[in-house]
Amino acid sequence: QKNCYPGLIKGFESTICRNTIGVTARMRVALKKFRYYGYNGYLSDRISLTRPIPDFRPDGCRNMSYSSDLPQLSVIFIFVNEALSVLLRSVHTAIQRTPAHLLKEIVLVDDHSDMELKEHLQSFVDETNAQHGPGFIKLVRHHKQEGLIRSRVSGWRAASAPVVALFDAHVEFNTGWAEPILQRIKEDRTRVVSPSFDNIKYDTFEIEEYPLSAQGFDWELWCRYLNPPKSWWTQHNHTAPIRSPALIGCFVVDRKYFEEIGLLDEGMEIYGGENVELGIRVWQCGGSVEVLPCSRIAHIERAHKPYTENLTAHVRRNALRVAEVWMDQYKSHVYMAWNVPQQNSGVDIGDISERKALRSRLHCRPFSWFLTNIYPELRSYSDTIAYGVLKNSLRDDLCLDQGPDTDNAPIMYLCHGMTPQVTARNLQLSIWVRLSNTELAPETAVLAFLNASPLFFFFHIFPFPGDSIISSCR
Ligand SMILES: [Mn+2]
Repeated sequence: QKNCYPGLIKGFESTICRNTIGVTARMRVALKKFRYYGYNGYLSDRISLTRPIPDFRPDGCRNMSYSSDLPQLSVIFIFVNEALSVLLRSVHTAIQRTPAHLLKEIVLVDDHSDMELKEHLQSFVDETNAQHGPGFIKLVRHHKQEGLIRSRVSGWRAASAPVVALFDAHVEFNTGWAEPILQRIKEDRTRVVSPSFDNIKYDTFEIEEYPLSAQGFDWELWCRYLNPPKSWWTQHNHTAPIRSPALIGCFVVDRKYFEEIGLLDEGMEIYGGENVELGIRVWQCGGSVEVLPCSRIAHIERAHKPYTENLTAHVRRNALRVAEVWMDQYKSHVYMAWNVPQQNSGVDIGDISERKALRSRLHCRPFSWFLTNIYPELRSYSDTIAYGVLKNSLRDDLCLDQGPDTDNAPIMYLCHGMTPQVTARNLQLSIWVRLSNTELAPETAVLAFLNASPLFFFFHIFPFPGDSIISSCR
């Protein structure tokens, strides 16, 4: 047919035809894919699987030299309902941009996807293995959805190289990403290493350069990109590893060391918190976590995530597990950030006895050590005496609220008890409330009335660790 041209995904959708359906019909298909995947799957199907992407490595990275006997890698991708072209782009760029002698195998973990991926993926695996040798790509399928956390562990179980790289399946590897990481792990196997991430825009698939950053978290345990620590800036060397409190979730680790320190917390459900738990655990139990500027990977930050309707409930549950196992007296901060009471929280966090046993078996340091030495940017609120919503006593359907995004004036608003209304009160009678624009107002004093007496309240940024935050991630 004259309106058809060969598709970019070899073997499937082998031709794409123009104008066989109208513009509105194509838009409908595109919109459907966007709703389903959280990114522009329609566009992805039309972009080369090995398109070149800009090399954002800082000066100095290109002429670094590495040991001739770096350890081999298993690259593990986990996914559920990922667009085939996006998944294949992850795999193809991994093959193309990892030196062949360092890439032992690729492990694909399908966490019970429901469509497209079934036969198409199998034929891709068969075809690739015919070319690269049997077992080069291993496909692990879950018979029910286990969530991102147990999927990563499944992938680890199937892997056999001395080093494993655990990634989402919506990434594009950049040139030279593997060598700096393998070098750091070869020098010290207790290093857990993350590449630096750039963004693939979910709508246009353009690559957006991200500033060099460490990977941290807030008190809800959502990950946050952080400005690198002062000690890094004073070296004046942009190729140097950046000490990182935690991980956004994609990382590279010595396969056996990962087991020794306890893999991931398989008692967590679906999504969230495991990346923070791993960072805290590695640091408190004698290892280290770092981000390498010379290793870069572009990653799609999806508009929404395909796992489940109520992602937040899982993130909260997983966060409370981390708090209970690792954070000692600081666990109150996590409860406070999620606005749940510390006693009888009403959240079933499952059995944590194994994780507590792991902590004592590994003789890990207290969380206070971690805060002081590794994550001083995370503010703590040790004199908090109460938290929750602050109601107006004259109209108890009105609560203190962070107000509109455009300014830093807290307002009274109909009570809904969600994040923007969580406040805390400390011994000095300050009221802490989240402010919308954290750049403008570190502290704002306002006049309020308590039982008809005038009183100054101090509004503070809560509970995010101030200036060092760049943005949320993954
Ligand atoms: Mn992701």
